[in-house]
Amino acid sequence: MKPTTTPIAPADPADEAAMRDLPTMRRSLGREHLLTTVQMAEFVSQGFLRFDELAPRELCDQLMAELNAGLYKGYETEGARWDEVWPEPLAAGRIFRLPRVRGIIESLVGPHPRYDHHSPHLRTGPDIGHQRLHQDAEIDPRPSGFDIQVSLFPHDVPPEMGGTLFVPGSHFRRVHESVIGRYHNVVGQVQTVCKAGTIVFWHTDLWHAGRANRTPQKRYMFKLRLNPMVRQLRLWNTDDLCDPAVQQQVRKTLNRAQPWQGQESRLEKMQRVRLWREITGDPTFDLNMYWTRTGNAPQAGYTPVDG
Ligand SMILES: O=C(O)CCC(=O)C(=O)O
Ligand SMILES: [Fe+2]
Repeated sequence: MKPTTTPIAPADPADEAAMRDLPTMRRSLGREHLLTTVQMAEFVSQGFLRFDELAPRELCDQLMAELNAGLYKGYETEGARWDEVWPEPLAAGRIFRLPRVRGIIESLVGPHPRYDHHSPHLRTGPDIGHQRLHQDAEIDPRPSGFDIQVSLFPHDVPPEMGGTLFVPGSHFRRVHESVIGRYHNVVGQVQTVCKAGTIVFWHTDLWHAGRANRTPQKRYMFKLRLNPMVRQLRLWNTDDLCDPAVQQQVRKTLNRAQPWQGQESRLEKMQRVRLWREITGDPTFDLNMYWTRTGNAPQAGYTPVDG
C-alpha cells in the first residue's frame, strides 16, 4: 500500500501575519530595557552577563524569608508559561519580572519564554569541599538556539561563602555533564563574590560549580532555567547594530580569547561567529575569514566571469 502523504496547504499571508502576532512574539516592555548590541556580543563571547545589585535589597530580603519558610520547591511547574510562575506577591515573581530583569531575559530568549525548572540551590556550610565542575545541559542535541539560566544571589556572598564559579567562554565545549569534575581550577575562572541582588544570566552550556561555603550560614543561589519559544533572532535592542563604532566593538569582543583557550581560541571564535550569524541573521559576518575560507566550495558551482 502506498503511504499517505499529507498535502501541504499553500501559505496564506493572513495566517503568517497572525503567526507573527502570537502572544509569544509580543513584546512586554519598552526597548530601553533590552540589552545593547555590545552586551549581546559579550554574552556570545563569554557565555554570561553579570549585573551587580540588579534586584532591590527589600525584595531580596522578602525572597530570603520565603526561601527559609520553604515556599519554593524546585521543578514545580515544568513547561508552564514563565509569566505565570510565582504569582505576585511572591518575591521571585516580582524580581524576575522587574522591567530591568525581564528586558534582559527577553533579549536572550524572547518575550514569553517557557519555564523549564528552577532550583533554590542551598549550601548549608561549613563545607569541606567544592562542588565538582559541571555543565547542567549535557543532554542537548539542538544544532542551534540556546536556553538560559538566571542565577540570583539573594544575599551578600563574601569570598568565604564561595559563590558560583563560572569558566568564561566554555559554553561551546559540550561535555558529558560531570566528566570535567576532575578539573579543580581553570585559568580565567571567575567566582561570583557579590552583593545581594546580583544576577548572572548565562548560556546553559557554561561550565560552572558551587564553591565551598566555609561559613556556618546558609548560602543560596536561586537558579531559573528558561526555554525560548521564538526564533532567537534580533531580540535585543538592535537600534545600534549598524553603527560602525558598535560593529568595531562587537568584533573586538568576539575576538577576545580566554586564558584557558590558548591557540585553540580559534575554535571558540568560529563558534561565536556561527552564533552571531544566527542571532543577527547576517550570514556574511566573519572574523579573519574563518567561515568564509572553510565554506569556500568553487567546485560546487563555479561561474566563469564574462570576457
Ligand atoms: O550552588 C551553586 O552555586 C551551584 C549549584 C549548581 O550549579 C548545581 O547544583 O547544578
Ligand atoms: Fe549546575
